[in-house]
Amino acid sequence: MERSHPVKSTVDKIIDAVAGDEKPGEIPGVPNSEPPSLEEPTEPREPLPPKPDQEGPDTFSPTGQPTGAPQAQMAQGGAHLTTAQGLRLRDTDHSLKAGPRGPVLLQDHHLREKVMHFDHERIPERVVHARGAGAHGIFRAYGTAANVTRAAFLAEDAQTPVFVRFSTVIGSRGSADTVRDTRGFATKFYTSEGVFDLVGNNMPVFFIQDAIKFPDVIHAAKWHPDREIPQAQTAHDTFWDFVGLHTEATHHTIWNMSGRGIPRSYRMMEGFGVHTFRLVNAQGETTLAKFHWKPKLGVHSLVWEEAQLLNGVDPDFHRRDLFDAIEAGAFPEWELGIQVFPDTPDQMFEGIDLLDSTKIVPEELAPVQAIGLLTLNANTSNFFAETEQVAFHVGHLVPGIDVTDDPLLAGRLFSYLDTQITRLAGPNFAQIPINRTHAPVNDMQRDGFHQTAVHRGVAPYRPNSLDGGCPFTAGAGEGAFVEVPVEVSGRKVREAPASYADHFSQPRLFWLSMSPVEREHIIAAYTFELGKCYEQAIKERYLKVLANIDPVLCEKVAEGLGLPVPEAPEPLAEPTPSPALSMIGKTWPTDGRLVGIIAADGDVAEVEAIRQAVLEGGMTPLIIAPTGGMLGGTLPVQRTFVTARSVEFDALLVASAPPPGNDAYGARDAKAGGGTDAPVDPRVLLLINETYRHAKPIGGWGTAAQAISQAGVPPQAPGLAIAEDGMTALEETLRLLAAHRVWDRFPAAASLA
Ligand code: HDE
Repeated sequence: MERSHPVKSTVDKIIDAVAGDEKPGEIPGVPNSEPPSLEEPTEPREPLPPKPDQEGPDTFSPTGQPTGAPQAQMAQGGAHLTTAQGLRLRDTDHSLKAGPRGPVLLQDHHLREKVMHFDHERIPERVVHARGAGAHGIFRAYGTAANVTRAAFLAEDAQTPVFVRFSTVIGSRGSADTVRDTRGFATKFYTSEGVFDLVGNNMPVFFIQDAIKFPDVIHAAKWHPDREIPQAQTAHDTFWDFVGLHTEATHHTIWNMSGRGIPRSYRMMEGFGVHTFRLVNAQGETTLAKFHWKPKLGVHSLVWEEAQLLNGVDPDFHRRDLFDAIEAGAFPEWELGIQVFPDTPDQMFEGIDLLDSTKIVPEELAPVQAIGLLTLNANTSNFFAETEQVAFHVGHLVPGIDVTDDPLLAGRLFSYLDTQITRLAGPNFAQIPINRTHAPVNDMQRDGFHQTAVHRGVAPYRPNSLDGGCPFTAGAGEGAFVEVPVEVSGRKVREAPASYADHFSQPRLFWLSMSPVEREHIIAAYTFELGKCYEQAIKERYLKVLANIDPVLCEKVAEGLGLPVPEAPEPLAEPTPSPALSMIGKTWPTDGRLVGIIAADGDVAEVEAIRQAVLEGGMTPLIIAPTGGMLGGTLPVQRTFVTARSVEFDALLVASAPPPGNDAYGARDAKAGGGTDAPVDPRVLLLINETYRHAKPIGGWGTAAQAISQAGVPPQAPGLAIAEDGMTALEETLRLLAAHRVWDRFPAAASLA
């Protein structure tokens, strides 16, 4: 697929902005649509509108009919506090008592209602993918899929509202964002033919080939059941115990150990439908297909130390990144693409079993063809109502897209409805506003907990004559979903096909497709994760698995674990590498990136110009100064030496080498250590040093060179943009940022080249 983008390069944007073409945005993150007053407000007024970046679900009835009502009608209304019944209240701070010190009276209906509701505010979190973040958007179809599918939302120029939820898999709802894990990438398309859900991940393969193993892999990956630790990570014995014994997990595991397991941002991940689907066109012809999402911003990862620091410094890093980017107008975009394969009876392509979800089809064998563009352009206005209550289901299909016999998919077709019964308390979850279809519903389902439709008629059954025979079934020509009449036959067995036994050729393909520095990251990840296991047998067993992927990988990890290298297995497969799997080596737009600017009082005029230029380039500049307030009385400070940590920024600009601040001593701020004697504030040196270590660009002018060298950064290190003036340093820094990281700052070992 075309990786280039219509988005202007950052440097071009700055040039345009300087020429007066573009308006700068604001620093995102403001909590509400109006700043608060210092004193508590006392004048009654209607609820504030949402922030301009926020939207709610479109207003459709529980039966899929447009109501035309404004979204505000689903929110709270009126200036006065009421009960759930709309009764106005005079006081909500005191229970009703017999005298100020007296016992509380049972007749306090307001106390009862308030506490009753609070007691039930929580619902069960998702059994997997509990932690997530969502956004609204629009999908525009190119029409290029019309020859293979009759799906209306893929017809040329069709525009479909969407809701996307990104997630981690194994952590609890309150766990940190930047853990090493697979990410969910689930999209709900509100099409004219009903809801279509593409419930995918940021990795194209899965740990298991058959859904019956799903409880096993998840029990192994989640915390140990006796102590419920560790949270949201696979660096523990039960995970490696399972994947060492169950080697069909090897492929997904190596993806997790690569940078794909620690994405820089939800905006910078690919998405994959994983399974093969069956597409049907208007003529009834079928094709097999795999879905891909390709981010316009490229696919980028964090480095492991940075990810670990972030988990403490900003556990909401990925959520914040998504919300702030959308608020700043840097709308993330992905192209939807498909790989298409002939629908042959064996459902194989170039020797690859299309029903085996532990296998990919390299893009070089079957190119990804772009079929539409997704733009996320609005944040949610209520996390619970939208992101928590959204219910995806792989069985939410539309005419033109059907399922295949992938046994992993079959289990999912059962699971996604079933799980909502507990999570959303009953069978009517499709009526929750975020789940409402935009197509009319006449399903003959009635009643159940939380029924919000008010059905009419007396005959919710078929055939009937009392309701005039309604509802009527539709023919294919009237938009009905008709299953593809595929031949099926077979003996009833609990077995897998022979092709499913190949567990190593594709993990090896992945390894061989990586650049040397990506291989370093993979070695480090296996060494870290296995190094955190307690049991030697589990580590030794996994080294044998690694020997099946690659001898160098195995040897380096064994070295790190201090264990003998196991004997090499039979000759290894020699697959052709797939360059499309590597994340590095190109340049991409830098929209929505965070640029930290270290400044002090004397630098204001030049820093203001730089700050404007960064804003105009579609990024967010955050001024880091010794204390809060206004720098030089005019420039707002976003971070202080106390609150700033390098991991928050994609690049650092150093305008100054400020001397130690008044609070730069270890008892007040441990980051300062004992360094009050140094000429530069030690927190600034730490910022620079970490930015350097995490392979991020560093720009500087003025006295910056002094601070950079005191931070231990060699003057000739790659990725430094030291210039005479700020604008030149900025331009060079942004050129470096377009490649995401300065990977050649820390070259890989020669043995990996
Ligand atoms: Fe899921 N998965 N899954 N999964 N999955 C759920 O559904 C399940 C699998 C994926 O943001 C659950 O509503 C089984 C593959 C995403 O709300 C549950 C199997 C892929 C999300 C469930 C799989 C996914 C889920 C938990 C093995 C990538 C989050 C709560 C056959 C293609 C959706 C819920 C969201 C969520 C079951 C494997 C993606 C329990 C049985 C493969 C993105 O139904």
